[in-house]
Amino acid sequence: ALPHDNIRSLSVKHEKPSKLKFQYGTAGFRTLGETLDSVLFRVGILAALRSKKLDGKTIGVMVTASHNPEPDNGVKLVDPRGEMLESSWEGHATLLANAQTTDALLVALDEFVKLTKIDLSKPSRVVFARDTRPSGPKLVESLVDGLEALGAEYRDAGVTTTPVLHYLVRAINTKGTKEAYGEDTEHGYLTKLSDAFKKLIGGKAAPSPLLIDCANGVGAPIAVKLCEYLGDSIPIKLTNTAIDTKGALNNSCGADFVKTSQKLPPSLVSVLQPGQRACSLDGDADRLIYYYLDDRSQFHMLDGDKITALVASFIVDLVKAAGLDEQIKVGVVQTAYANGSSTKYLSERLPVKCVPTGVKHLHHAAEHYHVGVYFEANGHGTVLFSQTAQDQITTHKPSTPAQSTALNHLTNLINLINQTVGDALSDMLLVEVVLAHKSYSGVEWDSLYSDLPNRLVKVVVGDRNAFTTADAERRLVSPPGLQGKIDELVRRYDGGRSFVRPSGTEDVVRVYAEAVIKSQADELAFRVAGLVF
Ligand code: 16G
Ligand code: ZN
Repeated sequence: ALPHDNIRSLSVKHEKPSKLKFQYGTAGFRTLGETLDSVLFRVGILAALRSKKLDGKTIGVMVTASHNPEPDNGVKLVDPRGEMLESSWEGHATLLANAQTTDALLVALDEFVKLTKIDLSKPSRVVFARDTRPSGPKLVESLVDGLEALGAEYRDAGVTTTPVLHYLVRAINTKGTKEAYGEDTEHGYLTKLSDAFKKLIGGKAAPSPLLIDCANGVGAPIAVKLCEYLGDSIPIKLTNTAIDTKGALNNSCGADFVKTSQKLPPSLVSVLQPGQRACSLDGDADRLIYYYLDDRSQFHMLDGDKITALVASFIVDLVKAAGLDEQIKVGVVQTAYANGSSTKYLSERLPVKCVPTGVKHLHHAAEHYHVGVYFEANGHGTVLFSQTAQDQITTHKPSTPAQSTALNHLTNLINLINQTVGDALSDMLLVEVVLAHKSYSGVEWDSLYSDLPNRLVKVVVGDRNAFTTADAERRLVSPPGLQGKIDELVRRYDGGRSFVRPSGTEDVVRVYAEAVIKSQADELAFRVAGLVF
């Protein structure tokens, strides 16, 4: 049975605030950091139980609120292969977090253990990390109390990025197997990425300096270390690295700021030179947005869709050059937010699938291809190489030197890319590799296709649950009749497209619109928002 006395004596130190309701959403639990104490304690218990359920495999816990404002915080669980928590457990997490008292929690835990048939005699192992938020240290203490309540073995990976934590989980669980992912330390991660990068870039001219906006978050210290490992293989300049300045995190900087406002962070205005490439990470370094200024100092954004276009064509070309185009099919996964021009460009070249928002949907769909490339427009994404593809790449006997080179590049790409989850630093190195191989500057990359002007607005409604969608969120099912009205409006705009979906992370409904002319995209978005309101 569960150690009730132990759980009780620790749980009373982490009482649930009476009025709050918590929900394990697309990004785990996420809300104001100072309200999360009881949630972290219970997540500690849940992580320990998840590990027991999976026969003592190591589970990850990441404490972060990503691109959200500094006072927010959050927590999410990572499954043994470095992937998001299996969705059937999200409901369990929500239930446990909302048990009002310690007694109610114990009852809920007993029921849960019975229902999910957890063998409590199994060991439990957990590795956790946090980002740089000021509320982090206390929340980690609450988490540790939860782990100790169940007697779990745990490892504190300290202050690091979300992708590093995902990497560690996968590395720990595959140690000593034929699927070994790398040494299970930050050093192992940095070595794996930088070694692969150097091999891929070898012989190519050193690219011009890249400016990285670290969002004043945890990406900064990891990027500093990565630069040491990269040595002079690529000139990098870091900015927005002020992790100790109160209020600086994600404030007018970072990937979400750039993508949403479609402009340069003010702090870069006097720093970025026309023609120079730059990119922004988000607060936990799992999203990446590139941009540059043209010679008229006009801002151009290269978002997740542009990264897909760049990377997918590069991989398709390599697979072909390796003589594996019959055996390895490359495909792309997008969401409804993908710019219409990107979907058109990609669909003319390879299979493209559209899925609902949220990494778990994209990741899952990408697993159906031999090589699956997925990026959300917001810059979160990666490339998945299936076991079939990896086996083909390692066993294929090249018949020409060109095939042999292409196979080497593919092998190194597999090591360069963090396949557990989107990873801004790994993705950044990937982009730099492709740009170097193609001798592209931002201008040539940008000209693969031209983005349709677009506009995203949020609408506060009485009940966002009244909005349900179908067709990968591209059409509304309810409220009844609304989709018909949207269709009617969209028809009046040249190149018009618009959709409405409830947010999974905020209590709002989001409206997206695009059209051939910017003012029309704006107008369409606001008129659709008017229908929703
Ligand atoms: C979360 C998702 C992200 C998605 C965003 C949409 C993960 C790890 N993160 O941040 O992929 O783009 O939610 O937010 O799945 P929304 O539902 O509020 O529009
Ligand atoms: Zn993030």
